[in-house]
Amino acid sequence: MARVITYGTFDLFHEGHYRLLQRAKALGDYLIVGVTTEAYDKARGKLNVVDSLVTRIENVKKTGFADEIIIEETQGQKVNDIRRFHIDIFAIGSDWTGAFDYLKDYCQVIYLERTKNISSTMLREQNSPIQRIGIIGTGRIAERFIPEARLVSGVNTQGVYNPHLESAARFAQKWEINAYKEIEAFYEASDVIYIASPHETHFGYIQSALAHGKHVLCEKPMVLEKHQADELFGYAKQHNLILLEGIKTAYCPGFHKLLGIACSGTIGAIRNVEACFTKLENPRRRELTDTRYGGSFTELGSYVMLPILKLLGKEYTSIRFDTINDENGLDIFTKISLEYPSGIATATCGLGVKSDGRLLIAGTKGYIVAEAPWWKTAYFEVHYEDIDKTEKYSETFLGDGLRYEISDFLSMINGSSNSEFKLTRGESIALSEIMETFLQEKRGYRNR
Ligand code: C2G
Repeated sequence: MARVITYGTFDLFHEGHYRLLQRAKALGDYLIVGVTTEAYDKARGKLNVVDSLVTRIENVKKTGFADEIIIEETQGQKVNDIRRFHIDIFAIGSDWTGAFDYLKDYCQVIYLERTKNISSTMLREQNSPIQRIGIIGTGRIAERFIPEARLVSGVNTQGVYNPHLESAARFAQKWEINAYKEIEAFYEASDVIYIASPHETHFGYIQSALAHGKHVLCEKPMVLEKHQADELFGYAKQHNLILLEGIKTAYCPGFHKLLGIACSGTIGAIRNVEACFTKLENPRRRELTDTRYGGSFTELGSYVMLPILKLLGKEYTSIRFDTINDENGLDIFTKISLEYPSGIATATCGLGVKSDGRLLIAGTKGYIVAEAPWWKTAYFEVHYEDIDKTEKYSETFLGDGLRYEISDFLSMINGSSNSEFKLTRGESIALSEIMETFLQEKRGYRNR
């Protein structure tokens, strides 16, 4: 009896999948189908899967070809499955030709001709047309954004706007996109807008993009005053538009897993959160020369405040900023201390002082620690009184990580998932209020 195995996501189940399973079954007597989990697909960079795992399994089952369905959760599982299930033939579509030759040491490997002119990607695009992204700003983050956006199916980076025409033209040429002189023409040619301009320009650009009926993804800090955040979110909601603050940590799978574990009660009630992120910056850069809006807190504060707001909430009873300023009056190191009814927190950020960048969450039963770069969470540990009980968790973090927020932004636009909980409006508003308090104190200090 020949035993065959094949694997796939089987998203938006189509004829190509059906024919593949039919031929795989015909290769032997018993067919096992491995269906990928959402986490595994995310880890291998397949970000826009529409159907849930349950739906995808149901669809494979309905074909009647699978004698057994298993879940594919990790890379490297195939070898173990082949041994465990005594597989004779591994079959997969011809788009993978060569990729699974390493399995030839364990069984026969057959690449089946892929069915032409049909794919899940194509169906996803038909269901939800490609979103053309227009980018405002041409700085370092915009440079990182484009290669990441190109990995997310369903979006197309199409144009860039910057009132400094030369910068826009240079950027557009490098990335082979269009540069726009007129913002009206730019909006006309874009479906969604990504804002990566200097902090203080965000408010005006978000306002105008929303007024043009565009969904907006805006770099952190989204705005620097609470009333601005209130107004923008209010307008977006009223007009059914998505407005998302791009704090990449909030959307990355590892951070998500960490929050899930922290909130599950395994470390008991959370009493203390400490988050630190420092980055020694070139003193000539905007971050350390823009005396109004530069400095460590506006630059990195969103990252360090994020786990605190997520875990202890927005209702702090007191907040205090301690800063070390440079000769321009810019904060090169800032410590934020917060008190809550049943917990405390400190957030530390630095552009001119280096420290141990870690995230520590202390609870009544144990603690979680993630070392730098915890803001790109790939690994963390859970510790208890009994050191033998330490648990270690890892999660893939691909590239610069912007792909996760772009993918969530897109799913929210298409209505296929609601990722708003990853960074809620309330949390973004709280962040803007904290930015405002900080900047007011800083100005007050300077005016003294
Ligand atoms: N397929 C096909 N014809 C198409 C589309 C897909 O024959 N027009 C095949 C693929 O080659 C694959 C199977 O259908 O063998 C499932 O395809 P996907 O759902 O796209 O899954 P995939 O990403 O190919 O997963 O571990 C996962 C596997 O490596 C493959």
